[in-house]
Amino acid sequence: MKAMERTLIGEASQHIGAVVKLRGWVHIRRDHGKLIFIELRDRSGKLQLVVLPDKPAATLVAKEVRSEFLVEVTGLVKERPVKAGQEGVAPAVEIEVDKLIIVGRPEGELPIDVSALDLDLNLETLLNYRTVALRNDKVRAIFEIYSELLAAYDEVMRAGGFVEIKTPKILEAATEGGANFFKIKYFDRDAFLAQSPQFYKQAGMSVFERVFEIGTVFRAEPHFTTRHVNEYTGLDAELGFIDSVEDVMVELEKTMQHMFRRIGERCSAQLGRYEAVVPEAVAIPRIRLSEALQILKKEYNKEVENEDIDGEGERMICEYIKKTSGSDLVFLTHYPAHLRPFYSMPSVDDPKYTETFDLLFRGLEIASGGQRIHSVSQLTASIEKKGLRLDDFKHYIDIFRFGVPPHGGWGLGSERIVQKILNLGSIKEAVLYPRDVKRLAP
Ligand code: AMO
Repeated sequence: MKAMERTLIGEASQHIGAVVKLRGWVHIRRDHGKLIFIELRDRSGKLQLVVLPDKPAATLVAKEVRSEFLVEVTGLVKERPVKAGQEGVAPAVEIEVDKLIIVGRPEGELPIDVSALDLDLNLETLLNYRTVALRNDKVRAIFEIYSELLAAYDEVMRAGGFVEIKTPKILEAATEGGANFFKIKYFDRDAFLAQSPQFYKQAGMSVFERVFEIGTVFRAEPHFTTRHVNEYTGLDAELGFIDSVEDVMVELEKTMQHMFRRIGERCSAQLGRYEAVVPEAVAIPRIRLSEALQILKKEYNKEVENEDIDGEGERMICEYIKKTSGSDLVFLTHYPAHLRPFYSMPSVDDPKYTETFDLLFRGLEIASGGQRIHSVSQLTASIEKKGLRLDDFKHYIDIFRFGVPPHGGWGLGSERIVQKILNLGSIKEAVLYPRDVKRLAP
């Protein structure tokens, strides 16, 4: 005889009156006199099992199970009286248990109350017990949203004619300048972990016109902050034949709106756990960085250094933009050349500035981008002006020798988007197994 197939909890309501087999985790057990109720959890949801006293074998097993035991259950699907106001919220069926088998069990006490509605753990404990903590609905919701974000990015990129590429992460030279790169031993020489896919996505663009990558980025950040990790996932894109950096911002704006829309449509339960809403699809304002700095001075009496905006300034500008335009996002444009990498296109009217932007979302920079230099002579001059060695960029410069269209692109920090959608205190909550100065495991 063929063994009965497993039914998922989410499908049980299609089998009222039939006997089904379910598998999952015991979320909670509640005893009411001789009756035992077990909330069972699988990947599709939760459901109540009822063990009646006239089933002595099942009752014996039920008395043994505790939270997070793995069980297999066979029983009758029964319609459940739904309380007023709970329609569509509580599952409409329960299982009258016939047979209960323990498939696996935790060793000793669980370090975390997995069933808590609001798991109030400090970040260290949350991350030390990461895999168990993820069994909690609210913690897991972050990564259900994250999964939707990745799918939405893939979807909108493909719809826009972008080809997906994967670029190397072990490099001969550091890409983004600065000091936040990891140097590694590569056989008998040194190598660097990619700080971005910058050079290779430009190379890909020179072939496919439009490319995107969802890939790992390494940054040696020596500080503990709420927005930096040492390994994150970048959502990158590069597009050719642009007229100006505005074309890049238009494409990024479309991309953000698509991602927010899809998450809003498909993740209402997960968003609800955080009382979060995705931004409305309003046009994203663009303001020059210099103008933003004036606003900071005038509205917040805040002085800046080095013509740059810091984290506090970013929060203030977002607050100001929200107040004046209703937008949760803002593009800051025309960063001074000394703040941007050598590959940034200088502004024609004033080469002190560049055709670049940052995108801020609810107080945090989530993307950088811009138009790139595409002529060899301008590129070599820019590399030298930054005091870098031409030799280190030979292969990069070669990309441009055979003709490359005007182009630009962006790098988005995927985890920061989720952090801001859910208003999480730290980016590390939005990284499955984050890496910081101290943390290399789990
Ligand atoms: P940038 O260095 O600004 O630009 O990085 C792009 C975006 O990546 C995210 N990010 C981080 N997220 C988590 N932890 C970090 N340590 C971290 N560092 C950066 C941010 C940031 O906006 N090549 C350019 C992009 C481009 O022009 O296409 C680049 O890497 O959200």
